[in-house]
Amino acid sequence: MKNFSVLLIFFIVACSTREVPPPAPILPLPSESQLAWHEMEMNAFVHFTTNTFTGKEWGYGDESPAIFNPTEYDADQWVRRFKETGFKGVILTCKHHDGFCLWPSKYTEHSVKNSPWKNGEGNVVRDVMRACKKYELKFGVYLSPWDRNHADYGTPAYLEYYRNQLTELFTAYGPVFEMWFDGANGGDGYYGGKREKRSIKGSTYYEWPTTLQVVRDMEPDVLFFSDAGPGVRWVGNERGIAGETNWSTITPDTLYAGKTGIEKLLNEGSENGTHWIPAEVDVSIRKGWFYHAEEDSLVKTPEQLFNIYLTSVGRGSTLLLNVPPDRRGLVHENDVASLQGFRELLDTEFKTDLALNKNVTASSYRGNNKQYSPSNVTDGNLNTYWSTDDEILTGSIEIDLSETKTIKYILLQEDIRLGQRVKSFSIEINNNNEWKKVSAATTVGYKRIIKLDPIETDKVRISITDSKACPVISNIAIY
Ligand code: FUL
Repeated sequence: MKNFSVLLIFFIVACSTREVPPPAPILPLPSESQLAWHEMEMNAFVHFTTNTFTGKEWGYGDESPAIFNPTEYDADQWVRRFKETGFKGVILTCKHHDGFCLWPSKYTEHSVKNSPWKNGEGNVVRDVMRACKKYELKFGVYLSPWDRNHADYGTPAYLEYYRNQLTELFTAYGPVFEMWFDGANGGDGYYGGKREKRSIKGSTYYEWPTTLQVVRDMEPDVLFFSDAGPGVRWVGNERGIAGETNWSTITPDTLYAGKTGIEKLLNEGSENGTHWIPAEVDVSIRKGWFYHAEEDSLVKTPEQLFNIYLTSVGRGSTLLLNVPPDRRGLVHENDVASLQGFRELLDTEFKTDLALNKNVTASSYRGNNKQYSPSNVTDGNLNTYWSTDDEILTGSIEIDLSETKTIKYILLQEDIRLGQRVKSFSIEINNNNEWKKVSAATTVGYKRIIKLDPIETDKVRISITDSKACPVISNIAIY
C-alpha cells in the first residue's frame, strides 16, 4: 500500500511536470495589429468640418472655406477628455464627403489654408496628431473616398488625387493605426462647379487593392476599416450594437454591397469565416455625426453609453464613439458631462473583480498539467489560460468566491491568439448547495460581458457547452 502511494504521487508529479503541448491554433488568427486593436477596446471618432458651421450632415462641396472659423478651438481639450474617458485612440475626419481638408493639402485649395481661422495657418490634423502623442493615444484617419468638391471625381485623375492625399497624411502625420473609409459613394455634388450627379461603380472605380498597397508601403501595420475590412469590418448598424453572437471571422467573398442579409452577416460574422476581420462598432454620442446645436439636449446619457459599451466591447468588438466638437472648436459641456458619467459608471460597475485569485476547479484540464490549470482564469494574467484535452470540447469551471456576494456581471475572455472557439456557454450560481442557471449565451471571443439581474451567491459555475475546438479561456472576472 505504501509503495502504491509513493507510485501514485510519483505519477501525479510526473504528469504535472510533463511537457504538454498547447492546443493547436484554430485558423484564422488575428494579426499582431488586430490583437493590439482588440486590446484598445474603446476609441474616439471626431467629425469636424464645414458641416459643423452649416448644420449639415453631408456638405454639398460648395461650402466656402471662409465659414470654417472656430472661435475657441482647442484640440488638446478634445484629446484630454478622450484620454480621461479611457479611449485608447482617436480617428479624425481629415476630409468628409464635402471635400474640405482639415490640413493644408498642397493638392487642393479647398482646405483650412483658405479659411480665416488662424489666418490660414491652422491645421487640425497636425494638432490632433500632436495631442494624441502628448496623451499617448493612437491616431487614425478618415479620408472620404467620395469627394463632392473635386472636379475630377469619377475619373481616374481623382484616384491620383486621393492617393496623393493619403501620401501626405501618412508621411507627415504618422504613425496611423487605422485608416477609415466608408461606403457612401457618388451622387450629386458641386464637382468643381459642374453641380451634377456622378455615378461610379463602387466595387471597381476606386481600385482599392492599389490604394491599399500605396498606404501599406508607408505604414505596414495600419488596419483598414471598411464595410468589409480587410483589417476591421463594419458592424452593420450605427446604433452601437454588435451581434449577440459575434464571430471575429468572416469570409470576404460573401460580402458585397446589396447582398440580402448583409447587415446581419456583418453584425454576427461567420463561425467558419476564412479571415479574421473583427467588427468595429461606430456610433455617435449625438443623433448626427457632426455637431448641431439643436442636438445639445439629445446627447446620449452615461447609462446609454454604458449599455453601448456592453453591446460592443462586451460582445467582443471595439467601440468607436463619435464625439463631434462644436462651433467653438470644443467638445461641448453636455458631451463632456456624459463622458465623465460614462467613465464613472465603468469604474463603479467594474470596481472589484470578485473572482481575482479565488479558488477555481474545472471538470478537467489539459494533460492534468498546471500550465493549463483552471486557476489561470483568475490569476489576472491574460497570457495564461485554462484549456482541455484536444478531444474535449465542453467543460465547466467553478469559482469559489469564499463568501456570499451580490454579483452583476460575468466577464469572459478567450485567448484569441489561438483563434475564436467557444460557440456557447452557460452560467450557474450556487445557493444552499443547489445550482441555478442564470444565463446562457453564444460566442465569447476577445471579451464577453454578461449582465445579470443582481443575485447573491458564493460560487459561480461557467460551462462551455459547445466549442469549435478545445476551449482556451484566459480570463474570467466577476463583478
Ligand atoms: C458614413 C458617412 O456617410 C457618415 O456621414 C459618417 O461619416 C459615418 C461614420 O460614415 O458612411
